[in-house]
Amino acid sequence: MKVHAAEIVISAVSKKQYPKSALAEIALAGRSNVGKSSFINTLIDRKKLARTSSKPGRTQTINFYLIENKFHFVDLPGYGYAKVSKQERAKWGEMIDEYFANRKQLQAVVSLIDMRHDPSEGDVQMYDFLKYYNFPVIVVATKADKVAKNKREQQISRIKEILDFDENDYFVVFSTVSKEGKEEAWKAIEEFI
Ligand SMILES: Nc1nc2c(ncn2[C@@H]2O[C@H](COP(=O)(O)OP(=O)(O)O)[C@@H](O)[C@H]2O)c(=O)[nH]1
Ligand SMILES: [Mg+2]
Repeated sequence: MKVHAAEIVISAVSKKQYPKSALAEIALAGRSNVGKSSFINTLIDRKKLARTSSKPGRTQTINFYLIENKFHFVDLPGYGYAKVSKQERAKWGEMIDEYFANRKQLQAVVSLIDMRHDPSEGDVQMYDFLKYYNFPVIVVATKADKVAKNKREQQISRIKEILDFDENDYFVVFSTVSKEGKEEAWKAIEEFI
């Protein structure tokens, strides 16, 4: 998809702030710093509509981006940031539950996993959660440009094995640097919007 119009609608902290719109939503889940915001920016050809950060972010908001007046990307707060308090972690859980439990507009979840490493416990829990509730999942392995070519296949296998990946789900190898996987990611997303 070639995107001409993209805007942030709201950074929500509770469901009353979610957009009152019936448009389809594609949510992005992943640990903090995995590349969720960069993924959105790459797909819509904008350098910084979604704010990116080299430091793991602590802002816990659900950011809704309206794309082509057609659907919303929903950038969920990241998990797995070590330096958060118990209270912040609990808040994260409440926000995520509130979104997944209430959003009929949700059509698919892009689950981003850093391709350089084995999936974290949080990654596995997120994938299990999505499978358990039957949300369609698109797994996106990010930062592919940082994985040596001769390690790729091995790393893809490890990620799939650790996740207990369902081969019926999409699996896209992606990089915001090389733009590898951009078309494939769009193709997968377009199935759901
Ligand atoms: N080399 C490389 N760096 C990336 C890629 N995607 C994201 N990053 C970097 O990883 C950091 C975190 O990205 P960001 O999109 O803010 O992650 P978020 O916290 O999941 O939204 C930033 O410094 C990005 O520039 C990628 O595909 N390749
Ligand atoms: Mg982000």
